[in-house]
Amino acid sequence: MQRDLFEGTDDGILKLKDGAYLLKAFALSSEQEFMRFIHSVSSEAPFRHMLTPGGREMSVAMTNCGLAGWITDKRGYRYDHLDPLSNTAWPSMPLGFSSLAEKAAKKSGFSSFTPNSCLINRYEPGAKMALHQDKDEDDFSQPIVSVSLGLPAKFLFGGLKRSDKPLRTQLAHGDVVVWGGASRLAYHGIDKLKEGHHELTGAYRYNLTFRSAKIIENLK
Ligand code: MD6
Ligand code: FE
Repeated sequence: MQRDLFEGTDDGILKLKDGAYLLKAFALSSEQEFMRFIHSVSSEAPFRHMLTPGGREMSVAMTNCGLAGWITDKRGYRYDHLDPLSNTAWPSMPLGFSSLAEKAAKKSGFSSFTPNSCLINRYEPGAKMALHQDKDEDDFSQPIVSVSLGLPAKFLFGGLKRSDKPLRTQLAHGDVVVWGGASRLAYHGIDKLKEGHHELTGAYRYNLTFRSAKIIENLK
């Protein structure tokens, strides 16, 4: 069941494309909790620049929390319930955050979102994310909920083919993007981050993506 929304509705939801919604400032009132949480996760599972399967270091630094964490190295892209740096479980996901993600999903018409994984991205000026699809999850009927904090970034949101011309929109501190349905496998990326200073995050942009990774049956 998905809501039919018009671009620019005044309840703070903007429809980007079918299945993809931008909830302006939806996470703003939880900014302090998010920052405390990012610092506590990264003190256990530090931000690191992972290697792509092709052997290139990503410009975005990453860590995870929840039952499963998204990782990449020369063996490929995948989810794992262990942090390869420590060989221990990822820090757990606080209930408050999964419930914020569930509320954002519900507001966008996805009523049964149950995230068990959260990838945390840290961008410094110059870092970018090339166009990609999020397709390492098992269940594409579940959306992804993405929370942006700190410096603003230009979000590229394309179609189901890499060559589809992307729509460009700014993601600001506190903005939440929910996407699923017809857009679940859309190509997307982040333009090179511009220099700046944010009172809460300093010289960084953070992005948290809540996912349902369903790796429970793969536990070693
Ligand atoms: C970012 N976001 O905003 C990168 N993926 O830094 C993503 O790659 C992303 O925002 C899937 C769904 C929402 C997203
Ligand atoms: Fe993505």
